[in-house]
Amino acid sequence: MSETVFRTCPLCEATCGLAITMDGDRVAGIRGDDDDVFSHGFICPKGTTLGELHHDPDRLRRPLIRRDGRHVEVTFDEAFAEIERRLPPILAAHGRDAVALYLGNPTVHNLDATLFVKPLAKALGTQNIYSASTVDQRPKELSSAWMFGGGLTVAIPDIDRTDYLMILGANPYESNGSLATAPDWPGRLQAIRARGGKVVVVDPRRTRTAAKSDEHVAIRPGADAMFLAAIARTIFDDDLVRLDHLDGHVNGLDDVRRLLQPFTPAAVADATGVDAETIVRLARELAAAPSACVYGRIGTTTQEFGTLASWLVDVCNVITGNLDRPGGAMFPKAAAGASNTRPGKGRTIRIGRFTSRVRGLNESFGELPVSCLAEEIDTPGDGQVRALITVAGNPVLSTPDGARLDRALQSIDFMISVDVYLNETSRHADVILPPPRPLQRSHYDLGFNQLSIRNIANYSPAILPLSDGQMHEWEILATIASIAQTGRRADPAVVDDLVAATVAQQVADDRHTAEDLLAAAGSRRGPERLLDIMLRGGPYDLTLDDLIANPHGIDLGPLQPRIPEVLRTESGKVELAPEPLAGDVPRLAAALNRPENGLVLVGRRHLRSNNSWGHNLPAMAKGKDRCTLQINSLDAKRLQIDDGAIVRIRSRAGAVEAPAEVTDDIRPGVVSLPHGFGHDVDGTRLSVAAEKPGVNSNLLTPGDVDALSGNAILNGIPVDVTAAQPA
Ligand SMILES: Nc1nc2c(c(=O)[nH]1)N[C@H]1C(S)=C(S)[C@@H](COP(=O)(O)OP(=O)(O)OC[C@H]3O[C@@H](n4cnc5c(=O)[nH]c(N)nc54)[C@H](O)[C@@H]3O)O[C@H]1N2
Ligand SMILES: Nc1nc2c(c(=O)[nH]1)N[C@H]1C(S)=C(S)[C@@H](COP(=O)(O)OP(=O)(O)OC[C@H]3O[C@@H](n4cnc5c(=O)[nH]c(N)nc54)[C@H](O)[C@@H]3O)O[C@H]1N2
Ligand code: SF4
Ligand SMILES: [Mo]
Repeated sequence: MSETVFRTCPLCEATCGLAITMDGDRVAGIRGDDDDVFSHGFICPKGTTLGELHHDPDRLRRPLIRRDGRHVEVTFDEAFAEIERRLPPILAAHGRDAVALYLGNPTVHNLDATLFVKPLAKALGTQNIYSASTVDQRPKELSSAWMFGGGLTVAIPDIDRTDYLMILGANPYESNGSLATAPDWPGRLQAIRARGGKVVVVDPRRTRTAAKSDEHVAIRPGADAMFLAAIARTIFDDDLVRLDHLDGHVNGLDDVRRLLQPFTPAAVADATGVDAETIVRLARELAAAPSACVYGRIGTTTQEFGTLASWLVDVCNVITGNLDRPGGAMFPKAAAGASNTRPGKGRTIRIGRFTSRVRGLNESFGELPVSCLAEEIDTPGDGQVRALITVAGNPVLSTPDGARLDRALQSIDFMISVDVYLNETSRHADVILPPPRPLQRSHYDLGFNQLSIRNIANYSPAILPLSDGQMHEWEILATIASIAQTGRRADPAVVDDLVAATVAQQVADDRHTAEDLLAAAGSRRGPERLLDIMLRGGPYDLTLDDLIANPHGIDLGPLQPRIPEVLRTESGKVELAPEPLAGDVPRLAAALNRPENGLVLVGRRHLRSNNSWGHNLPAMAKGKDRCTLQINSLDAKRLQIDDGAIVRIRSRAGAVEAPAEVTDDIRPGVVSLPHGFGHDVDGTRLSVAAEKPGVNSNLLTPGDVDALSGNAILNGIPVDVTAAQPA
């Protein structure tokens, strides 16, 4: 008997609706859900692989414990007994900070993990909390927090209504978009052009997105902040600033004008590789468009001036009157879990309330930069990290100086991984706890609904039940939390009750008391109870039953203007020149006259990839080798490198070898290697990925950070490239 069920794809930020045909407990087929209120049937090749992922024979079904250097299958009971035996003594002997926690990207695509990593972090009581955010969007969270008052109060490009979109450092044709949740980015970009609008792509590579746009600007890596500063300065100089509806809601306009003084189009031309005329023309186009939006993503955040670039994106949006209006950059109003939809007092967000032990880098939002993780483990002394818990993360491949982290994990006293694969990171774990398979859990995008180009609420129940001996991911996390807190495992239901009480307190307002909310959630437990409480306390008065009754989602409409109600700055205004950002501008000015010397490395993504963990699915891995070094033909000629030849790429951190892909779709002076490869190490269980292992590009990233945010610099890495052997 086959049956079609509907659920949201958990694999990327686009949140497409899937129609999954089940044949008993087998996935027989997956297509786009035509009735999904957001994706209307769109699906990408990755979405169709959810069945392969579900059935992947390499996926861990049972917990593993390392005994005599080998991983052996055990029950959850045995696995937790091992944690009880080994974790509490480390905490007792060395203190709470001796245990580090790393949270990987899939935690935010997973309701269980989203809701239960916080209690785990709290139970651990450690300052050593790390996440993929500091190899990703931390600069945008910080610039948004300082400008608007919340790390998730991010201004999202209103791509469905804009007349002019400038994209920097993003390639949504491959990535399907990020910090701008929208199914079918390609279709929506084409729609801008079809209605007479313009799309400009600023990227050192001529990406698929660039090729399909109206104009491609091949900027030098790391120069986006200077480029945007010159755009903004031109808008000031030409008297094109207009605040319109923002008048009276913006502080610091004159400060910004002053801060931008050094960045004339002529002054930034060399450093950005973009001539002054182009900058002036783009600035005027931006200011003249009926509506316009600047949008920056991973290429602008994972670089030396990531926070300044993120700030200047929004400065351009504000001074052209495009913040918070249709067709500009707008603020979503999520149905559940958003802090900017609850009444709250504005406050100035502080960083550096504590600092990392070895390098002294600032904490932000309670986390330390993940670039510090390896040194915190391998540097002896008081406060050294002696145990690590990873949840849905593969930092050996995903974070800087992977070789050092890999070595550090070999010597760590104790390690737990909550993960679905035995991979490059979890192979070091003493205990690996596998959560259920994707179709065995429910789904709701608590995070991405806060970053979406439309207001949507969509819940998918679990399609398949747990089998004997399996645990929900939230139960796994709650159990580790109880061991960390008390030394002994408690029933996850006990932790769940505590979490529910806390969430109900947080959500309670003049409409509902915490007691009402808990009572209304009835017999629901775990993530479902928490979600129901959050929905009831949310701005649309929804309940989980409402969502269950609407399996294709509820469309809550296009984004609406929200200033000033959305702002949580101390002043209640948009802060255009907050002190931490203003204080970082001299660092940018000092880089204006730095000579260009040698090649620099940037990353890239391919449609059939998913950071480090898509490569074990045959449908994702098929096709030609994608872990190649893209190099411009001029550089290749100069270095006598033929297409297909194996080249050696060396940076301050290390060296790798990969085949050269000679192309003119990359700016001269820039080379590109994708991340997430390097599946050629021992002790993993990734049979498909191992056939095309590629190399780990993070063996080349030294772990330097954007000084303001602590975010890793992953783009613009100085490298030299030599022919390793003839083609
Ligand atoms: N298929 C697929 N989709 C994914 C992922 C995946 O691994 N595979 N990962 C997901 C995740 S976690 C994220 S965060 C998003 C990221 O989504 P995107 O931000 O769209 O990421 P990329 O596709 O890597 O595009 C980044 C672009 O920045 C360019 N770039 C590099 N350095 C610079 C620079 O200094 N300045 C400028 N202007 N450009 C630069 C690169 O050439 C590249 O084209 O994608 C998500 N979606
Ligand atoms: N050089 C370079 N490095 C980069 C980037 C880059 O552009 N260039 N991009 C960075 C970005 S944007 C990101 S987000 C990070 C990602 O970095 P990470 O989050 O550390 O790494 P992922 O590759 O996403 O690994 C995810 C892990 O989660 C596991 N997993 C999958 N689903 C589940 C689940 O439901 N539950 C649990 N418990 N585990 C699960 C997978 O098996 C895998 O081990 O990489 C960063 N690293
Ligand atoms: S675009 Fe993203 S959410 Fe949509 S089907 Fe593809 S992987 Fe899934
Ligand atoms: Mo990411």
